Amino acid sequence: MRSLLLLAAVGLAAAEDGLNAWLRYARIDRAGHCQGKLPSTIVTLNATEGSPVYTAGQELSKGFNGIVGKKVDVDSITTSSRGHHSRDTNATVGTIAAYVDSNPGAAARLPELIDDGFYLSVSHGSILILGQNERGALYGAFHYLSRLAQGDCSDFTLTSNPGAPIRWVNQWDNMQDGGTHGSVERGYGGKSIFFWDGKVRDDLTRAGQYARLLASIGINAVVVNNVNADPKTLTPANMDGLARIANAFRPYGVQLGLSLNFASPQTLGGLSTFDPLDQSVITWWQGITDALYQRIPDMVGYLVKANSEGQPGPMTYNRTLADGANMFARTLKPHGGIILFRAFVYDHRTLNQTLDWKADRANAAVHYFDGLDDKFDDNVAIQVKYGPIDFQVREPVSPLFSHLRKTGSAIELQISQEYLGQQAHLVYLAPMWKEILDFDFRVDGKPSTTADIISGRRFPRKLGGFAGVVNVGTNTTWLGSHLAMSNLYAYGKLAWDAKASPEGVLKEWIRLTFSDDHKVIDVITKMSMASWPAYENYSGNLGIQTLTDILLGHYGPNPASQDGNPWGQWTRADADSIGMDRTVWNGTGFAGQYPPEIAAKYEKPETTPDNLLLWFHHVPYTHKLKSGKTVIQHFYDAHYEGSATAQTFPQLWRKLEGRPGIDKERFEHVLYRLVYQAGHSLVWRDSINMFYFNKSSIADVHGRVGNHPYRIEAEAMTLQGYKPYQVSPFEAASGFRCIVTETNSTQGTASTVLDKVKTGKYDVAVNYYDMALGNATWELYIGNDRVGKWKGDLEYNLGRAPSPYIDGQTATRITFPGVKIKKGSTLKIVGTPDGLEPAPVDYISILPEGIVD
Ligand code: GCW
Repeated sequence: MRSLLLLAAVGLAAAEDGLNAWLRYARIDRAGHCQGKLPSTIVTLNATEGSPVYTAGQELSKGFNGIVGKKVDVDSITTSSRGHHSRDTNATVGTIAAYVDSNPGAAARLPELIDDGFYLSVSHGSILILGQNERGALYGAFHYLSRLAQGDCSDFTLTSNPGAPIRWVNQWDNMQDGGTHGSVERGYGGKSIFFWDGKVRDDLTRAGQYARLLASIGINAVVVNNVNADPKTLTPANMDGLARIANAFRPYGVQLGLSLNFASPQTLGGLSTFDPLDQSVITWWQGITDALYQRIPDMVGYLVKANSEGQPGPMTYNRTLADGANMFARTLKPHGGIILFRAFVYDHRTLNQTLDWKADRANAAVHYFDGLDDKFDDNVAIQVKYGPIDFQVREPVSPLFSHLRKTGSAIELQISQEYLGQQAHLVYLAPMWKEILDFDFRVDGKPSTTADIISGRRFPRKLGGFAGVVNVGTNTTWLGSHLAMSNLYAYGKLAWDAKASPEGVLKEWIRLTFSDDHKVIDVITKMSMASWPAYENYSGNLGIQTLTDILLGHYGPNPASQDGNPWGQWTRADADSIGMDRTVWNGTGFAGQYPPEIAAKYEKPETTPDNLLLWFHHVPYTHKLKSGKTVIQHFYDAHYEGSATAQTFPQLWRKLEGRPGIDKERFEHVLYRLVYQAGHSLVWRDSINMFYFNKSSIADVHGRVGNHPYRIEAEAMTLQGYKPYQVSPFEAASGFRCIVTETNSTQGTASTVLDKVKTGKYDVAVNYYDMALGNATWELYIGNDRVGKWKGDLEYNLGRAPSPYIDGQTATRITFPGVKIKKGSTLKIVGTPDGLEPAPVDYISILPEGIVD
């Protein structure tokens, strides 16, 4: 029996696979205390099975049972049975209208709610949860449960209204696996939960579970397919499938939205044109829209990416973007639908860096939307990425927000960390989003924050809000990493209330996801709050952009990839100077796209914040920052600082082993990633520093860059079956070279005598490359003792974009702590290639305690 119980306990712990994310309803310490404060019945008002109010009742019952261990039944009543239940002994949940219907006298006591808003009143064991609509009632129930799950069962009253009506997420899911981006474009959490093999999946359990998570943070719609849309999404069979997804969402009040491919009338419909002003095209789209609404009467509407990155659009026919957007808007209007039209419009083929100093991709959005502000129908909102380029680690806020005064706008944020570590690096993004939302454009010299513009408070507009690119997948952790889920949680919370504090929201998430153990809260808060500054420090600083490889996976360092191509993410770094001159007086003129006060600030280096200096100005490496450092020295120092912070993450996390809520599975899962991140941050540090040292020939005043006293370069060891290999880009290898096995099928050995190492204990780090071409094996020996053996299997364990190259994406480090070494012993690496992975090794570091090199 004992062992059975033990097994059950183990089984419980093993269930922490992330699927329930922050909705675990785990038993709280104060369960006993709270039990007496819970009602004995849950009453749902006018709930039909599958409606959000019905779901609210089920969630409350499930939550009470899980969180405090009290079984409470749900009693569904119709308000015609007036007065049947008095609220005093119940948890009552329903719409405000239904409640007033059965309690007419209550109307005067209840607050004003807007769409999706809720009112909560908890007093002496009775709970009243009212939504302005059904969805609002469900939000109220989730809010109440969140407090309870954090151990708070005290009385309170709360009225909560959303800050903006549009609180959507976008999934960049493809209909097919394969292609350039697989199942989910820029998704690092597995395959699409919606589509498979060109069709909607038969089993949509995960779609329902996703909607549950989203509803609990106030998200009201999901655009289910990639903005690079496949016209075949609109075949009758697929429309039937989409209706099934909408059915899975509906109990949670989540509406379905769809991305459209502008050329569909031609490619799918067989028309000779897709000109948005052509009557046959308009009729075709009306037919599609009607067919969709027939199947999905509550469809939220469309999302359209047009004339961008090779996608078709209205400009193909010399029509304006407004002509394109309005065509869809008019087909949606009779059904109450809306369209989000993306501002991410630019041509990645014609920008010429060499010939045109004034060419600038950042100018595109304002340029293309110029003169259109009063041309959009009232069910159109413009979806604008937060920065003018593309989800970089630091960008100025897109000036387009200040140009759209009559047209609603929604800010596009990215939860999927495309340029920000792809969930293999911990980067908590809410502090960055907060800075963006709080940015003041000073339109007409008046306070005009991004948050106030998109919410419709600054310019009176009906539509506006948030769109977050999430890209969850079939992985049970959703995003491929437990800790990355704080970003999704915070996104929902900020979309509901842009004034929410990133740290406060984070702590809530930690309590719900792990536990309210103070150490757990302290450690995860500390790491998370340090993570964006650290990532910025060890990737791209001073507004130069993230410096990932932009031609491949957008993941590892490759600064050279930014320049010399028409993608327009240029740095214009040469031997003497660096940065984009975006001034009006001498540059691309981008600074002039902001309202005058802000434009004036960005026009001059002296008044531009240091962290955006290279975004707006082309300056010598020796230019002095406000901090007194030169640009180049700042680069060096920041990279050392950022990667040093990342080294602390695994140490901090290890302190949580065995703490409440830290089960073995999640402990190991998180540790694996943090150790990896610590190693990869060094790859970043050294690559970026070497690259700019090489360009500028200016030495690091502290003598660190290019000087690694604890390293043994693999190419300098005695090689048998291994040969030196010139790495490209050069900066992705210490000393520019690594070693690879001579053939794909024979082992290689690299050895060296440690005659300069004093006898003692060391951390031994091996930097190697784990390509997605096979599972090579490495073994490390000191003398005859095997210190470790590992496989090149990162591509199976991390969801980040796989790379087949020996480069900054695949460079990684493994560390063996506390290895005893005798002076004069032999260190040996044995590499066994597998497939096309030739067991590459870059260097070995023998590190005395406290040193990281
Ligand atoms: O940054 C780019 C991404 C593309 C994406 C595009 C967009 C869906 O690399 O993968 O395409 O942005 O936002 O449309």
